Amino acid sequence: MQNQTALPAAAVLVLLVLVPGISAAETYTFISSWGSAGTGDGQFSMPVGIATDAGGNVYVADAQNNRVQKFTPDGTFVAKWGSSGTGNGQFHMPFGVTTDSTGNVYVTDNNNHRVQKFTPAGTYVAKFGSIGSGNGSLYYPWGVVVDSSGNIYVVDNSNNRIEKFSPSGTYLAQWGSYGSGNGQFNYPAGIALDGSGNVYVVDTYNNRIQKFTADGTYLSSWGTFGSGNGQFNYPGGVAIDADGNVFVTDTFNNRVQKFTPQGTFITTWGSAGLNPGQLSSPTGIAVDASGMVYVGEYGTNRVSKFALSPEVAALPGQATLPTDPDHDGRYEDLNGNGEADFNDVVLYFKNIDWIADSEPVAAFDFNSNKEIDFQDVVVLFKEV
Ligand SMILES: [Ca+2]
Ligand SMILES: [Ca+2]
Ligand SMILES: [Ca+2]
Repeated sequence: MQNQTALPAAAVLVLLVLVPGISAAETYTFISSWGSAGTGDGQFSMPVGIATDAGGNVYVADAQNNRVQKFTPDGTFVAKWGSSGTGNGQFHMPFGVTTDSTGNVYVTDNNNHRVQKFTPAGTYVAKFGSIGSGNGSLYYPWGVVVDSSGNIYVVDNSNNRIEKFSPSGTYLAQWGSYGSGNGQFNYPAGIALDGSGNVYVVDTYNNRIQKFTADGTYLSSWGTFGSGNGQFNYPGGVAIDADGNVFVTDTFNNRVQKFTPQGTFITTWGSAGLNPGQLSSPTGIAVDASGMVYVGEYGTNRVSKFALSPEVAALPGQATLPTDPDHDGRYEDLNGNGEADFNDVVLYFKNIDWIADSEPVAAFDFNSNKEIDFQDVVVLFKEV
């Protein structure tokens, strides 16, 4: 305490600005995961695409099971539709899935070379596309996304191009060809739009992200092969949050990378493995309106959910940061010894005013009334 008060405020400010590592980097916390290999409800066989709707529901293109599954935000199974075949509502390897502003669901039916549209409940509505390379044809389509006017962008993977369709599925435009130059592609996979309608495409074998205007004019790209920050090892999916930040599944590096809209690296998380918070060949990725990140892992047939970690500070007299042992976003372990224990309750009781002034409320609001109060201490006491 004496050391802190001895430093003039201006000096503290200079330290905060100049000393690397003092300002906390963004980190992401593992929240939950669901799924295992199989054909039952909530099981997967090669989940590839993933999407959310305005209500936070999660849709998964369950490719080898030839179906789409719908879940609540916490992973509770809601519905499924599809079977193997070429009829309306049937699939042959559905890869990409997205929703429009009214909740309709669009699915790229990869080996049937078409896109199908469904209601939010999974009732078949329409389809477009057939195998070929002409305008409006498709050849192993992968990613799909819908803009605010209902226009549909499809990653036409094996034609190495993007095609744009009207809301009714009429061909409008295309761009791209095979290669590694600006605006060319080598095995494009995921696609996403930002709030201004700019188009981001994962150019998988070129290990880069390319950014275009809504009409396909090349704007910029970033990424090279490797495992450093901003490098990729066969990236698969891309998603954009409400602030325009760009999330990429770096599939064979078994991680997610987050970038600014301009492609500047912000943070990364994940490593190869099957434990909570690890990733196994992540491909599909979606970010909902509240910033929750959902990652589909085809290497282990599950979906993992992550959230931006609150910037908690060490409590007075404590050397280590509080932790969230059960990954629910609340930091029961106030003294940072890795577990919720009675000492954490005592620490909360003694520092309740300091916590109210200094910590992110959501991280310590155990009774969910949006404020730090004595009831939070009581709830924590009952938990330990
Ligand atoms: Ca917790
Ligand atoms: Ca503790
Ligand atoms: Ca409270």
